[in-house]
Amino acid sequence: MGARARRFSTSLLAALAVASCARVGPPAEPAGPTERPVHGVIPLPSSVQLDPGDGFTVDSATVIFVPSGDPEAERIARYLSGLIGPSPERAPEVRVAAGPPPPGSISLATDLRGPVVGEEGYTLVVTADRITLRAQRPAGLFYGVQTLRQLLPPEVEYTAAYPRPLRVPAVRIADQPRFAWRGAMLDVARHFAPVEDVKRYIDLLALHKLNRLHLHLSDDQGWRIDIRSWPDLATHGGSTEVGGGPGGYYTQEQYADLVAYARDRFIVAVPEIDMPGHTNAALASYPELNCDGIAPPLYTGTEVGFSTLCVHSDTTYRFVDDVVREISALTPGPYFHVGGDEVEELTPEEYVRFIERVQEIVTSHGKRMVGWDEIAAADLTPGAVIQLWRPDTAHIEIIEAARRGASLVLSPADRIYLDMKYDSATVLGLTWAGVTDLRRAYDWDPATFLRGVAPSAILGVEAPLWAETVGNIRDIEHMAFPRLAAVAEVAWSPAESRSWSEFRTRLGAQAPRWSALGINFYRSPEVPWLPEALWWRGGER
Ligand code: TNX
Repeated sequence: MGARARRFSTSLLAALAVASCARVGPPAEPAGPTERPVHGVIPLPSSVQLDPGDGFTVDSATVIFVPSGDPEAERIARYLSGLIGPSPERAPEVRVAAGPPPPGSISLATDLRGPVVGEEGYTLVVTADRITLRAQRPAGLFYGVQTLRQLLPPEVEYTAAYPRPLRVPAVRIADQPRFAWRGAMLDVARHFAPVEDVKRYIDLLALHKLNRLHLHLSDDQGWRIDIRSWPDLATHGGSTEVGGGPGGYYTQEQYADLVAYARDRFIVAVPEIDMPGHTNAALASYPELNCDGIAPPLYTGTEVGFSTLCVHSDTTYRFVDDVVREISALTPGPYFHVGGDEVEELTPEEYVRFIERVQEIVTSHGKRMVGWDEIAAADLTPGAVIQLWRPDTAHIEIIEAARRGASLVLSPADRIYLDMKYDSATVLGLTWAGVTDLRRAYDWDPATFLRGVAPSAILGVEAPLWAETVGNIRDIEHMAFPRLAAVAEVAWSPAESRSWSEFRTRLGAQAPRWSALGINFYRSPEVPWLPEALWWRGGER
C-alpha cells in the first residue's frame, strides 16, 4: 500500500474541498490474484486518503463518545458498540457527555457544517489517538459507521471471537452518495420469506449503504400481508407459493416491525401490491374481484400475464382503496408501488385508465406512486416514479414521461436482475434477460444509460430479486452476492472513480468478512477472493 498512500497534512476543510473535485482514481495495474487492495471499503467512498502512519487500535479501553442531547447519535454509537463488542459485557463503553471527546475515543457527532457531505454524507478521520466521525444528519453517521466497520479487520464480525485489539488504518475519508435511491427488491410472493430472513437481508443492505427495500408483497402465487378489511387475501391468498409449499404472510404487526427495523438502518420500505395483473392470489380469495364473479383456483406455477382485476367494477377500486389505505398507514416512507407490469388481458386504453385511477387513490393517501415501466403510458402526476426494467423495449415512452416530470429508478433486467443466472452453469435463477455476471452488473453508468433523459431525472438504481427459483435465505444470498455489492457501488460511488479492475480486487478483500457473516456468496471466478488466512496472519494488515 506504501506507493499509493499519501500522508495527509492539510486541514479537514481542505480535505472536503479536495473531495468535491479530485477523486481517488483506480490503481494503475489490475491486481493479481492475492494482491491486497489499499482498503476494502464497498461502495468506494468519494474521497479516501490513506496515511502511512500508525492507525488506531480499538482495545478494551476504547470509549465511544457522543455529545449529550443527540439521541440518534447515541443510538448509532450503541449500534457501533454492538458491532465491535463480541458480547454486551465486552462491547466498548458508550459515553454521553458534554465537552470535547477524550483522547483514545471514537467520537460521533452531527455537528458537521457545509454543503459537501449532504444529508447522507460523512467525514471519517482515523489517527493514532482517535477516530472522529462527523455528519450533518444521523444517516451520515450510520454510513460512516459502515465504512469504519469495513476498515476494521473481519474478526469484528465474529460475535463470539475472543476479545483482541482491532487495528484501523490511518485514513481521512469524505464521502456522500451519488444517487438518492439505492434499492433492493425482494419478491416474497413467489416464495415467502419469513421476517427473520428479511431482517437478515436488511442488515446486509445496510452494510452496503443501500437505503430502499422494495417488498413485492403480492403476485399470482401469493398475497403476503394481512389486510383487515379483506382478511381472506392473506389467509387464503397467502396459503401457498411457487411449487405448492405452504406460503405465509406478514401480520400487520410483523410488517410494521420490518418497516421499523429497516428505518432504524436508514432504509425506507417501499411496499408493492402488483395490479391489475399478477393478481391471481387476490382473485382466488374474493370472487367479486373477477368480472365473471368466479374465483379461480390458487396458482403455484410460474407463468405471467394471465390474471387481471376487473377494471370496470367499483368493487375493484374500493378494494384498491382499502389495501392502499391500510398499507400506507403502516408505512412511514413516501412511496407506494402499484406494480402495473405484464398485463396481457386488457386493452392499452383499459390499462391506462386503471393506472390513472389508482394513481388518484395512491395520492389521496399521501403517497407517491411507483410502478414498473409500463406505467409510463399513463398520464403521470409529477412526483411519480417509473421503475425501468425491460432491457430495451419501450424506452421512448419512458424518456417522454421523464421529460414530463416523472423520476426514474433503473433496474435493467440484463444488468442487475439478481434472479438472472451468473452463467449457464448457475443452478438457481432464470435466463430470459440473459446471464449477468458480476462485471455486467458493475460496468455501466446510470447517468448515460438512457439518452435524452436529464441526469436529474434519475432517482437511482434498484436490484430486484425475483423468487420463482429462490426458496430460502441461502438462495437469496447466493443470487444477491456479490452482484448486490456491485449495484451498491454503481448507486453510491462517483462515476469517475469507479473501475472494474480495482473493484474486483477490493471486492475480493470482502471474502473473509462475508465468510465471518455467514453470507452464502457465489465465489465468482471474476474475483480474486482473498483467502481468510491472509487477514489472520499475525493479526496484521
Ligand atoms: C418479469 S420484472 C417480471 C416478474 C418476474 C421476473 C422474472 C417484472 C416487472 N415482471 O413477474 O418474476 O420477470 O425475472
